[in-house]
Amino acid sequence: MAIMEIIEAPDPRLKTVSTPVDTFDDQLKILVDDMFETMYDANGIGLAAIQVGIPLRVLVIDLQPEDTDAEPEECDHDHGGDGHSHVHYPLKKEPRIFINPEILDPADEMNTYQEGCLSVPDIYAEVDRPKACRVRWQDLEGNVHEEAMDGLLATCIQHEMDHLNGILFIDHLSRLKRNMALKKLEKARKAA
Ligand code: GNR
Ligand code: NI
Repeated sequence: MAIMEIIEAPDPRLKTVSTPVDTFDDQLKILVDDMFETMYDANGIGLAAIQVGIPLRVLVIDLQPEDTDAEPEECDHDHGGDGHSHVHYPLKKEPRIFINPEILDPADEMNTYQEGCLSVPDIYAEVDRPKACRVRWQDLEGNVHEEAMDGLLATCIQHEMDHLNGILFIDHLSRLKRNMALKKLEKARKAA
């Protein structure tokens, strides 16, 4: 297992249209393992292979919902230095792998989510997307699956599908808002 470096905008590699996977071998399993480790380390809920520089149609998603059946626990990190301790439920691991995913019959009804992206750090903006869709994909063995999705999962898989086609969530914003986001990124990078 290895944590990989996440590519950030405006790196031109993020505009790559990724290539379908045609070999379901151990190397693919290693890539998926490394992508999960990288995603969890970065506190993301999804990751496309191009975000770690691999132009293949591979996605991992884990929405990590709170496990309300488990005992709440004291959290170990400090929320903005406010000195308060916080108690919350542990997160449930629900890792999902999507190889060569396709979006089928997107709903006419739209949904708005405040989106973020590990390749566009610390920038958040509302994006409208179809509220629900069907998704067809392959697993690590190449078997085909199909499932209806809605809620955050539908939003997340559409965000990840965009990465496979070289599109970032900021590309859905007005040119003014996109340029503001890119300027903010550039400024943050210079300050670091
Ligand atoms: O971690 C992430 N959170 C998120 C929130 C709202 C909509 C989409 C996402 S995906 C993002 C991780 C990421 O950049 N995946 O490509
Ligand atoms: Ni993203």
